[in-house]
Amino acid sequence: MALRETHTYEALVLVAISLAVVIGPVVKLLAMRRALAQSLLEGEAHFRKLADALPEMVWTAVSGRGIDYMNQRWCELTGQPVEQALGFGWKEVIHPDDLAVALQSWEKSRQSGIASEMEYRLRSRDGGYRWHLVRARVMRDSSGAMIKWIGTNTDIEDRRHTQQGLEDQIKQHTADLMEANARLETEMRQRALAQQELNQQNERMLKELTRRSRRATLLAKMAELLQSCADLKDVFSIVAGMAPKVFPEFRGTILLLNSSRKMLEMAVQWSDCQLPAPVFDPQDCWALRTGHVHVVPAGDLTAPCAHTHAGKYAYFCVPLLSQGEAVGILHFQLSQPREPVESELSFSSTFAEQIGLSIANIRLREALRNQSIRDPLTTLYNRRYLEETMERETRRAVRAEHGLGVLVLDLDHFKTFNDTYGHEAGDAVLREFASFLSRSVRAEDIVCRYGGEEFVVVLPMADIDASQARAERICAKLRELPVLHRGRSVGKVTVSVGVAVLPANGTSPKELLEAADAALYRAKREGRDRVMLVEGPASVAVAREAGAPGATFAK
Ligand code: GH3
Ligand code: MG
Ligand code: MG
Repeated sequence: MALRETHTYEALVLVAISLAVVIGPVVKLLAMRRALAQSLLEGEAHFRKLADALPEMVWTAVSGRGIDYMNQRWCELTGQPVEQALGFGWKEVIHPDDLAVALQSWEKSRQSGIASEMEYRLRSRDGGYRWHLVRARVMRDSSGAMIKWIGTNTDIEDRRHTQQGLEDQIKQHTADLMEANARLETEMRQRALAQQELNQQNERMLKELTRRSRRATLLAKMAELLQSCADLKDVFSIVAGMAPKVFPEFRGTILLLNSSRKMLEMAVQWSDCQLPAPVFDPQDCWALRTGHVHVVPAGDLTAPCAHTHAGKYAYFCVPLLSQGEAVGILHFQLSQPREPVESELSFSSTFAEQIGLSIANIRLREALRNQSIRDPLTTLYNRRYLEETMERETRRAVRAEHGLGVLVLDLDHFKTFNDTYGHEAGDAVLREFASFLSRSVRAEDIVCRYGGEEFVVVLPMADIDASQARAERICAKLRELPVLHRGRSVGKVTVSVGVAVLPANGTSPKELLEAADAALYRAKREGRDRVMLVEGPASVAVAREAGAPGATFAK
């Protein structure tokens, strides 16, 4: 029994020992766990205490479950109770426009485990929205495994306002600067354009001035040349030469009124100026009708000039004035599809003035010369001209060994005629006889009024027979000529003629005129109305012989 008791005791001790061995650590473990849980709870409480003391919103989130903690600041600022914000309840207070971006960012951070930072708007207690900067970081345990996320929301509304204000200011300044820049650029562009335009204008002006100066020089040169022209032929030759240089883009021509002023005739043309005909009616030209420059633009049918083709380009006419009277026109045709410009029109008027002046000059000189060499009553050459011409003609005849006849004619009993019918009728007879005499000789013969009722005809190349025949014909024809004064017949007029020839009766004007005069004297003496050669049949024979081919001339 005792043994049995001993065994039982031992067994109990063994059990007690075994229990002590097994239960001891378990109890210890349980105590440790309790202590750990206690410390965790204390840590959590400490964390929350800390978090609630912070001015920012603080939260923690667990992947997949959303927010599991939020400090009181959340409710204070958003008005949403924290319990409602947990999980994904916070989505209600985020601005609808920012929600998608916020969720996207959260999802990205959750997957990558990388800290995130973003800005979005949260509704405030007053219902408005304020911007927040949201920062989230991942929390890991000692093995590096992700435990949860911890984040803060910081109100940045005021900062953003300031920043926005600054940004707006910067934007405004930038916009102002850009505008100012654009304005400057526009101004500079405009200035550059204006400068370019100015340069082009200067260039054009310079060209125009050079052209004008060249024209003026040419015109001065032309004026100088025109001053030295002896006749209209010279004038036209100079104009035809200068016009293409002065007006290189114009074809041209000069049309002159004839002496009766009933016809307009082409006097000269240059640069192949084509007209439908060489002669026109003065009424065909509007410049002549109006007395002003007349411009006809290409294709204009308002007042075209009939003296020109209606060409495809413009043309214009400038009246040519000589001593204030229109003497013709200067006609220009453009050779390019454009209208004549003002400066060209005014220059062409100056050009026409020069020509008009020159024509006036030539005509005045011709008139002056005519006055000095022509007899005003009969318009025949006068004695002075005869003396000049006879000098030349006798020398030429001697040199060429040609004959030359001289007729001296004197009207018979002219004093009686004057006395009977009056001086005026006498003048009319003198004019009529002068005209008759001119018609009775060749163009190359020279007819002069020697003085009073005495006339001289020089017959170049004529021998004694030709001279005598010419004188006889004059006498005979005059006898048949009815002489009228104021429509009334004033009887007959006869003439006596003395004939002398070169070289038989002399080789100088003086000798010839004296010989012919002596013959005339004899004709008068023998009864008038007749022709007398130089005295004596022998003399006639000598003259005939001397005038024959191969005769010797007295030099
Ligand atoms: P003869 O046959 O001898 O020549 O006689 P004549 O009468 O013609 O000659 P005389 O020399 O005696 O007279 C010339 C006259 O001519 C005198 C003058 O009145 C006239 N006479 C001269 N010049 C002019 C003139 O310009 N006009 C007019 N009407 N008569 C003139
Ligand atoms: Mg007489
Ligand atoms: Mg006489």
